[in-house]
Amino acid sequence: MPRSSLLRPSRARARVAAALGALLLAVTAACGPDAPPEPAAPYTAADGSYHVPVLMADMRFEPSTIVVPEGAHLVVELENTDGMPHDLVLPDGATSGLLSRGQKATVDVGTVTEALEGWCSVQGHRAAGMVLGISVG
Ligand SMILES: [Cu+2]
Repeated sequence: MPRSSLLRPSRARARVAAALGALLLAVTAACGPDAPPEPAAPYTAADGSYHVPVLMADMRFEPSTIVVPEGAHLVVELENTDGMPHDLVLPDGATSGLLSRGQKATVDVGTVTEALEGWCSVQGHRAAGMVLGISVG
């Protein structure tokens, strides 16, 4: 048997493996746990407060920056979609409390008149970049 025909089956197997690998990557990208989170759009509630849905995912807030209309009363609606607990703490001490995966909480930030920054108080998370910038625009 010529050497080339001995090599063919393994080449075919390699091609199938590569195709399966590409398919698996595509499926993982489409609906796996690494799919980018999509927070809902901000909205103005009946009482005039400005609500901004924010997801906790992959050790970050999404979106990581909120731009609030000047003088707006901001309410952050948090949902933790990450595999580990997170919270949101503001400079004035307001906090969501620790949220596990799937848990939600709202944090009433109050009237925003100047830029501020919230963060996750779990050890190391703030340093790792888990901060929420809030600015007036
Ligand atoms: Cu955290």
